[in-house]
Amino acid sequence: MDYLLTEEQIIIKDLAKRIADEKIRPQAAALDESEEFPWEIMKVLAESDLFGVYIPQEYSGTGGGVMELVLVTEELSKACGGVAVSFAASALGTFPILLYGNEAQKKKYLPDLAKGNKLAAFALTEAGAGSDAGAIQTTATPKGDFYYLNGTKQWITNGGEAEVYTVVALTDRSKGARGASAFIVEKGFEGFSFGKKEKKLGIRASATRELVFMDCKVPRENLLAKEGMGFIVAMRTLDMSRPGVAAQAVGIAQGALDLAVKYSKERVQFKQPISSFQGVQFMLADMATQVEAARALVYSVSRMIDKGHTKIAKESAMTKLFASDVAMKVTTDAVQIFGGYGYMRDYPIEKYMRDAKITQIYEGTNQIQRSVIALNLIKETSK
Ligand code: COS
Repeated sequence: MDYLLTEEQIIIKDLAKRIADEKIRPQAAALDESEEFPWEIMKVLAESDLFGVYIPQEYSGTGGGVMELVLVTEELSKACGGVAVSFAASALGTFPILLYGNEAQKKKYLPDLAKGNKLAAFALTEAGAGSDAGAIQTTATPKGDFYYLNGTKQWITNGGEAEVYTVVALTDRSKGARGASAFIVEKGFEGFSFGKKEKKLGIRASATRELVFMDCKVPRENLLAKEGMGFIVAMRTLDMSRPGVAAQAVGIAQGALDLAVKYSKERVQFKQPISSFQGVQFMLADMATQVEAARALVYSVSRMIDKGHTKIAKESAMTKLFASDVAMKVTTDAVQIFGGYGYMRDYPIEKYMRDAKITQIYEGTNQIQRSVIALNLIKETSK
């Protein structure tokens, strides 16, 4: 389909595709096996200026928006979901600074993130606060020139590898979610350490780790927006980033579909390629249609965001809900087309199915996305 990309967007997409094909795909299985963080690939992405595709030029980015970010994320995801999320999670950690940082904070942090000299991460989730993000327990107590953070964040993508963390903590426990505030915390701040690295079903090249704050000293100037705005910072960040998860899902689904089409033409049974059987053809047709529909939704919403629409919670949730469900369905069907071979680790296809699963879970489960969509729908229609 022709999505009427600009010349610059086509260049960015092609560059990401080339890196995915030449640098990521050949290593995807080994990274999945070793669960090693793909630093070498991160360096290539940094040298190619891809970390800054959504960051304004005045902060050393290349000046695009969410659309450019999803194009890159999709291409990388076609080759490896784990590498792609390591890239995309840096954008997730950067969005709070882009959206709510003051000029000094933007000048201090964005250029290194845009250049890929440093990675970012976003820290909201805790052991007891997943879907219920308002239930966080980590506290930030002001004293003198600092806030002192105490608590543990869980399942933080890029945890341990990132240098810059945007962290949501309570400055007023009595107010619950309305007492939350957001902070920029640097790796190396006193009292900030890392807990265990998780072993995962999929996206195994990515790092998922606990962040531990024990009287972590954060300068007052690292407060984002105002005290009490942390929950809004988090919600608006997720509104911006969910199309990125959806792009991961589209890329993973497309990657699996491409492999399934190729395999169906090579695999001979009953003296003919299995692609000649209508049962397989119908599966491929449905897979291709679903992927294209998901892509169209992701691009439309990304363009809406780049046009300056801010009330996008519903549309953003729709992208992640639809694309991740498509990714799970398409990758499962791709394994089915590969048959017994598809179940074996010698073939690349089962990894796509494992990588797809998390897109239905992180940055809000699809049950939460349905709640967000429904609540907004009801609110809109009762006006
Ligand atoms: N943009 C701006 N403001 C928003 C918002 C959004 N998208 N969503 C909620 N808010 C505001 C509300 O308007 C409300 O403001 P007031 O205090 O002024 O009334 C406040 O935030 C609290 O909203 P709400 O009452 O809806 O919060 P809930 O505790 O019911 O939680 C959900 C809402 C479930 C949507 C939220 O907890 C959520 O998104 N959970 C999933 C979190 C997630 O994605 N976790 C994954 C890990 S992060 S990678």
